[in-house]
Amino acid sequence: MFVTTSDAFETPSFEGKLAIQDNVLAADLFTQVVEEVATLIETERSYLPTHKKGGTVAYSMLREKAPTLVSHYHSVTMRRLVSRIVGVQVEPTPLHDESSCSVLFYEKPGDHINWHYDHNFYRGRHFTVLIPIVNRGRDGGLSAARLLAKQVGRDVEVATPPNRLVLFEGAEVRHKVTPISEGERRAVWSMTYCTDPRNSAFQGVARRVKDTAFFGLRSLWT
Ligand SMILES: O=C(O)CCC(=O)C(=O)O
Ligand SMILES: [Fe+2]
Repeated sequence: MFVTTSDAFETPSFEGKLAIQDNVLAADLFTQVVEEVATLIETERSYLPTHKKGGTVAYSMLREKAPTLVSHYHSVTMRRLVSRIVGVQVEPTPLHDESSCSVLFYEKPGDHINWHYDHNFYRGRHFTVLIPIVNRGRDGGLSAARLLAKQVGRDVEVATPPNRLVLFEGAEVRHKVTPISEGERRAVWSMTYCTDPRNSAFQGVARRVKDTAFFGLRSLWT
């Protein structure tokens, strides 16, 4: 049941380590996802009555409240689609990584994200998949928020209408999201995939150095 329309489109280009594909989820699935995200945001609000600011619904919460999002994140269809676009085999990132599968929401005027890279904690190459779920301006069109990505020194504007897949190598493509305006709303489903989701060699070495130091010191007084 977890289908994308992926068989119906040509593989989009991943030039500049960025790909875009419209209408990525089949209509039925997209409707189901929209409903799940709406419930999720309502639940978040009722947990925190003073909640005013946009934020993130992390993976642990999605695992409790958003079965469609979580199963689709793990689906063979999704893995295969991302692998096909980036040209290397990828898999989902681990459960303990709250960014693996999350929903970002922007609902207060000014909610935005400054220029950044998505940090890669893993040994392999790391890809970010965004699927905007809601993007509503006051006039019924899109919100004022724009995703900008650096491409050979230039800022490229990527519109983020609902159900458009935006896939990029977040550790290499610097990006930002410009602010939404009054009365607007934007919710984005974000997923990460990796060619080798073990810890990076650096983290492994850092951990071993720390352990050696710890046990080394301890050996001085035991
Ligand atoms: O909201 C978006 O379109 C992108 C968000 C983003 O870059 C991030 O959460 O790291
Ligand atoms: Fe990002």
